[in-house]
Amino acid sequence: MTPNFAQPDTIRSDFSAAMSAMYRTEVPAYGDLLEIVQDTNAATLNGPSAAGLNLTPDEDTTRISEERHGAIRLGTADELAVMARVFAVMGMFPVGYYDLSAAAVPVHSTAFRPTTRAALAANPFRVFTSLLRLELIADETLRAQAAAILAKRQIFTADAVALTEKAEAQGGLSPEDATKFVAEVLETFRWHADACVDIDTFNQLNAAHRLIADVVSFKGPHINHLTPRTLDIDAAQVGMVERGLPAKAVVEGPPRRNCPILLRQTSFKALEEPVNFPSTDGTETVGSHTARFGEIEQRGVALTPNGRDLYDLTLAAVRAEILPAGDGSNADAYMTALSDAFKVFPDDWRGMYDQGLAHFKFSIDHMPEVIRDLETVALLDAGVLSLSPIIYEDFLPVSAAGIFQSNLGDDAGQDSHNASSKVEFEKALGTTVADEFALYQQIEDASLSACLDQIRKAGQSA
Ligand code: OOG
Ligand code: NI
Repeated sequence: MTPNFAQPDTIRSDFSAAMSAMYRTEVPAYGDLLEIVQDTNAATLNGPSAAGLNLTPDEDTTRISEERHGAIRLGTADELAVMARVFAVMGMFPVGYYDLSAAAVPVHSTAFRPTTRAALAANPFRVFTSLLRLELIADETLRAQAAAILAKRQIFTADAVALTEKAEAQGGLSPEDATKFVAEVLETFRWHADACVDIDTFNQLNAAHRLIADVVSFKGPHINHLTPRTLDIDAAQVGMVERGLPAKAVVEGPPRRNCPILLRQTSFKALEEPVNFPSTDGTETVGSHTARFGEIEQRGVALTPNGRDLYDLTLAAVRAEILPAGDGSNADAYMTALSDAFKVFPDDWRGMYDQGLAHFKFSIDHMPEVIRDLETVALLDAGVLSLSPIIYEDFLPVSAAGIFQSNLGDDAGQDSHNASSKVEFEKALGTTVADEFALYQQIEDASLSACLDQIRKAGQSA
């Protein structure tokens, strides 16, 4: 008899919802973001541009209102390895490797997310997960001190670990255990206003890098943002400003297009939060830390490796000419330059497919009366097949900074450094990271062959 286990998709959905409820109480502006995103999504789905998005009904639309990504920063290899096992219980697996040292941030990262088409449709919850690279702290004494502090902390509750082991041993969790698991794992992501270092150590860590202080000074890897997905980020940006949320001057990533590509994001700084720092004499010092921020994103089609190269080159060329100023003074000029440069990408789905720039799901629009040809292009031309964009499920955290930097030279050095740190990262993780391009290709290939099979079968029975 197969035991009655909770589906990983269900555990992940429950966890994402629990995280959202917790973050709403921790960061009130997050609730405002959710309302803005809900309104713009409803307006887009009921508006004139909806048809042009070619979203697959239900599969691509039902998930949007629940769709979130979060980010955490871990301190040690052990923490990362256990985190990977915890996420696996929820059907989330490491995809992609991001070296943020290219952007002068001392971490490297992966994204834990579902990987199959069905699981993504059920709930695409993702967590961008970074591992601190202590070896990038130059000061030896400080590095040793940070390592000693991290070695002492336990970021998971005993029950979270026990339930993860139970899930691994049994091959799943009962619904009761799954409910407990969600509550226990949530504790790891909670904000703690009590630091675990004194204020002098915090200041020293901060001076080495703000991010090092953020990881080392606290009991656990508080979730630092939780991002809802909007179908119209420009409208949502206007909504943010109207509500007094200090949105960044420009939306990051590609420009606005009829056929959105990759990922566009905008964010605002969270407020300074009070932190209690313990002292050796038993008293406390109150200080502050800016740990959390708000972010929203719009997701478009996943690009092929060729499409991604074209994206990277195009963005770098624009940024070599003009960089958006923090005060927004040249925001319009930057956006105009970006829109002009991105005309190299056809702004229609078929054009991107024909040039091999983006990934698509196929569906059968109508069965052909006679089957002359099973060539994909001929079937698209005849209106037998139609295209729906495969949504980009990953991240672009260093696309601007990293590419710009690599344009400045020393490509070879950068590459060898990347390769070796990816190996280190996977060693810490205890497994390899999946190649995101291969995952998109698999989804495309499977959808095409399913359509072709159906057409062939119809032809045989006719
Ligand atoms: C990583 C942020 C990466 C995104 O949307 O690109 C990320 C971090 O700040 O910890 O969430
Ligand atoms: Ni983010």
